[in-house]
Amino acid sequence: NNMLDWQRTAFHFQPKKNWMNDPNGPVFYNGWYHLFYQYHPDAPVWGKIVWGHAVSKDLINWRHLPIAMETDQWYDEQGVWTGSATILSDGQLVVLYTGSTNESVQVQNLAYPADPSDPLLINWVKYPGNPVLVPPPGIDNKDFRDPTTAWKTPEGKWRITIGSKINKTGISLVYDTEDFRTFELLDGLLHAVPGTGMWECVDFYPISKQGENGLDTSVDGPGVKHIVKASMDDDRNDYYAIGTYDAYKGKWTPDNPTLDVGIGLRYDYGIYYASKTFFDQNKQRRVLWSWIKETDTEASDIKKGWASVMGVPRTIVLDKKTQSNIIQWPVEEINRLRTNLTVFKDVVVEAGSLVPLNLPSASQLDIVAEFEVDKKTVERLNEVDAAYNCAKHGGAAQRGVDGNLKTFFCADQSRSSNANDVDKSIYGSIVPVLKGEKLSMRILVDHSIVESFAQEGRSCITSRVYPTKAINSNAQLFLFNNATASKVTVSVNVWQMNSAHV
Ligand code: DQQ
Repeated sequence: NNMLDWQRTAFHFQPKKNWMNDPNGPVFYNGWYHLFYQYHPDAPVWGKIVWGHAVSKDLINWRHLPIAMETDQWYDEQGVWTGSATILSDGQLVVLYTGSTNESVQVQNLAYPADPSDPLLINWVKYPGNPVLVPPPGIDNKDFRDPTTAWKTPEGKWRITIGSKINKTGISLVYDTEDFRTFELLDGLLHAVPGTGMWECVDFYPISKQGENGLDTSVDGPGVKHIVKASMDDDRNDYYAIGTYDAYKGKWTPDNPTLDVGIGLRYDYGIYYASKTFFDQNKQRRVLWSWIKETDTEASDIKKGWASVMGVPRTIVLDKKTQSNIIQWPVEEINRLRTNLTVFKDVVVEAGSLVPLNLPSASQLDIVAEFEVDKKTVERLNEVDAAYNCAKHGGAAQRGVDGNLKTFFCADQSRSSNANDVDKSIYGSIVPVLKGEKLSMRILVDHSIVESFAQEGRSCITSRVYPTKAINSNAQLFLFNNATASKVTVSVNVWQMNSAHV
């Protein structure tokens, strides 16, 4: 057994060994959730990528299946890269993925199940006429990848978008097709944002203005907003924006140009990249998958024999209160792993104090906490530092000036490990705490992964931690208050989490 095995996950998806990156072609088909993923079967580092494959009944417990697609054709010899699945009107499933050719040109290829009646979809056929798309004039051979799930046009055709760039402008090209074999490039772009660089893994989907349910990717109309998400190759973060889609022009416009794709909101303010959503027709919800990379060294990954995990799948809905951001929340199935609830009610945490919660272990937890700042302090808020920012002012261990009109939500890794070869940055962002709301947080702790959600999913931070001592039953949970004067009252529910079966 490997000394570093404690870093492996209990309820986050990961392969048995070696390297994984982007989620691919997530879909619910014939009673099973399918997850494909970028996989390097030969080493715990990125290389010649194939499609790994696993299935689940509940998005939590997984069964590993054989590799779905290998690098066995000239048009994907250097890699079977990221792609998406579409369920056609007659229930047929098709996949479009990017192949890196024998000459490292990025092309799009079509694949489908060899036996559509096999619910496990073990064997895949690559269309003999591949590639179905090559880089169009004006687009570099290495800037044309990651086709989306297709959606219906008003004319009844299928439409996809593919990320690219022209000079430093990130763009998304649009194609229409009737059969997934021949495609027509639209004149205009879905969207473009100057200065943002290459857009990887573009995602495009509708969200309901009123409803709590998710929508099939083809749904459009007055009750709907559209999200564009792109993974910014330059800064390795997933940015999204809310806007309006004009189906006739194939063009999307952001509601707020100052919060455009790549310059505004992020899905997550920690480690979270190359994400992809799918519509789960089983539970009428839109579910988000994402790659969480390692933040230790490549040498450590080689020692461990594996690298990267998937985030816990999250449902996505519009934030009905703000109308200007989405809400992300772990799928409800994760709650089935909860066990041994401990309740802490109205714990007063005085300024400058630390309260140990004395749990049997803190390596597999679901923590739900609510914080209330002393009323008198809130009344004094106008006079104090309204611009405190944990990420800029020394992290959570720093005693800052009391109070802030804006609420910062942070993950401070600066004291998370004695190792000096791991990333210890402080991640953070502003999170709106609206009138009548308390500051609330949910934190999923799974060994080396910490996924945090503020204000019921208004803002999220995922981080990796590699402590040298606080591992397994030596890990503990504390409340602390580094304010100089105001006390905080905290209520916390903590569940130990069982391990999923993978
Ligand atoms: N990963 C894939 C590409 C994609 C990138 C290659 C994003 O298709 O653009 O492994 O992480």
